[in-house]
Amino acid sequence: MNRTFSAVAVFLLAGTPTFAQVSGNYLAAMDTNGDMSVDANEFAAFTDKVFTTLDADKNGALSQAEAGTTVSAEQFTAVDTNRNGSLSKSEFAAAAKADFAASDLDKNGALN
Ligand SMILES: [Ca+2]
Ligand SMILES: [Ca+2]
Ligand SMILES: [Ca+2]
Repeated sequence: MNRTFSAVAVFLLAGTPTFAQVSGNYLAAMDTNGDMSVDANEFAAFTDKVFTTLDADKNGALSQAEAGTTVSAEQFTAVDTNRNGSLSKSEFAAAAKADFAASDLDKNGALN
């Protein structure tokens, strides 16, 4: 698990009461078809939902405040690849996609 993955994992878990309920079991929350594995499409759909949920002012970008107090400045900076102080949906999605690839240790295209 690299640093970026832990940043996004915090995003996934910190966002809403719904996500808090699944604490520690976010793979199950992402597994929408219930086959006990999370493919790239399920992962992308979930991260998209998380982004939309966290974007409180609906301006299409996450400020550090919106990202949550549990995300460190270092983690935020790691995802903010253009260093403009906010996370665009594409930055968020790119980080999530990289995390998916990094976490898919057996390279079978699914997390389980
Ligand atoms: Ca699945
Ligand atoms: Ca925003
Ligand atoms: Ca940015």
